Amino acid sequence: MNDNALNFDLDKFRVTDVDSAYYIKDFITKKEEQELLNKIYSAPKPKWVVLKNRRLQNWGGVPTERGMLSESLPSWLTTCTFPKFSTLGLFNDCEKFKLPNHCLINEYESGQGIMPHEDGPFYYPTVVTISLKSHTILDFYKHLNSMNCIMAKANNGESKSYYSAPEFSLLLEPRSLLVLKHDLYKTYLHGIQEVKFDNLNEKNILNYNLTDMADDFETNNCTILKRDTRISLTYRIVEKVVKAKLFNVAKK
Ligand SMILES: O=C(O)CCC(=O)C(=O)O
Repeated sequence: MNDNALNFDLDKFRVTDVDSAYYIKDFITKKEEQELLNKIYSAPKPKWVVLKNRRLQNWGGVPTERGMLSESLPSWLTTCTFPKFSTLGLFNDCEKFKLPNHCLINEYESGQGIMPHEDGPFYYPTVVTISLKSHTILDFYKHLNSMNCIMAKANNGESKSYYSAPEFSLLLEPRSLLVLKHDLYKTYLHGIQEVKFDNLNEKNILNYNLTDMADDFETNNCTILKRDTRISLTYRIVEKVVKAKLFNVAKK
């Protein structure tokens, strides 16, 4: 998508029925997607943090309560994305920074996901995510309460609460951009189920009309999508930053 197509008009990408969610399919081209993948997969091995159900790369610094020791984002993460973020004015309402200073890259193999969670207090509440390689379904849950949780006994006999079903979901296609702002960011938890296939009929997906599947879905009674390995790039603003102290090393 070129910048003219974006036309400064974020509103035409708004997901109906939810406040503050926007979805732009084909936000980047296939060539840009491939260039990003090449860079991500040529990062040195220690750059990957391996977790139980995904692995990730952290760019821009590590946010902590005391602030983030900020490092510039590498140009390959910004060249094809920042001009478009600016055209859309995605971060214009943040007083301190007009563009993200942090990017988290997650890699999920088919069958991997992320538990429902909030993004936490370190980030400005406008978060944008670009998906590469595969689709996924992002599920949104209200905070646990008696209506949306089921209790189960864990192996050790303790009672644990689990979410029953998401309130709604969004289909994220490869090369798309998702923008989440304010209320949505705070009122809901978001997560990705650990499945290899998504049965779209089982979900309350609110952004069909904005996706490539808009026409197909009307004609198919049961649409099942197979997940492949997916990479997500989540760009955020960390407002509290600390500058690295530079020490002059005297020459002998
Ligand atoms: O991969 C995604 O789209 C979601 C990532 C996410 O929720 C996070 O990094 O907090």
